[in-house]
Amino acid sequence: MSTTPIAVVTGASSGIGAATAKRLAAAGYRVVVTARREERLRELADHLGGLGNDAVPYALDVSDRDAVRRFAASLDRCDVLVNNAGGAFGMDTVADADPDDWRAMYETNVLGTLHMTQELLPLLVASGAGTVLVVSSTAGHATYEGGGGYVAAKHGAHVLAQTLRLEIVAEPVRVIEIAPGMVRTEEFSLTRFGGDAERAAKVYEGVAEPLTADDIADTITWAVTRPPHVNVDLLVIRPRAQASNYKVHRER
Ligand code: 8X3
Repeated sequence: MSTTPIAVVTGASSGIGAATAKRLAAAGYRVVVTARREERLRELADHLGGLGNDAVPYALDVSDRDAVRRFAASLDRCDVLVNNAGGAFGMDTVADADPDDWRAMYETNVLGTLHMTQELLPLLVASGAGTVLVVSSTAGHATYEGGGGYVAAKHGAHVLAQTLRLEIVAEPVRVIEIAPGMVRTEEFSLTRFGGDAERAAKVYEGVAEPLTADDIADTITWAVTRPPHVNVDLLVIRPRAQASNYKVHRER
């Protein structure tokens, strides 16, 4: 068995996942980076390798249970699982939303997290000091118009984390939830609006300093590197200009 602690990061091909992989690698973890886009993972692993860090790419769709099972069987150790894969599709009202968007959001944000957590839990327990981290969202804690499907899915991820923490309290595994608010990444809003760059840019218009992927990665790494008995149950993180999901200060 490897003596270096292993951190698995899902959705690591870009944004918060990629930034988290970089930070955890710098903190001394052997990072297993997973996402569907293999080429991007390879680039990230090469980049980290070039910096003298240890990173392993593994192409994986977290919503595919059999693939997740095979992935878990390929590991002989896991100390940290960062469930970051997910995202938003559409911003339609409940009356008008496409059920396929809702289904896709539930599949990745909730069932993907469930699959990974279930399959890696035995290794996390065996590590003697494991961490399951769920990257939820402020959308997991309050709703807003047009948020319906994403908000429902992120509430699901929040409930998964809360319930798991209760259920495994006797195990040497802590459960951390990080709930980011407005984070400007290259893909989140672009994906949400089906590639409409103008609409995506409007989300951040006039906001002095939306959070960056690295701000969240920094917070994740801080939480993960606390001593094992310290459990940051839930941490909500927003830019200073955002006081609630839709109370945002915009400079004109
Ligand atoms: C992203 C935050 O406000 O788009 O998770 O729901 S929001």
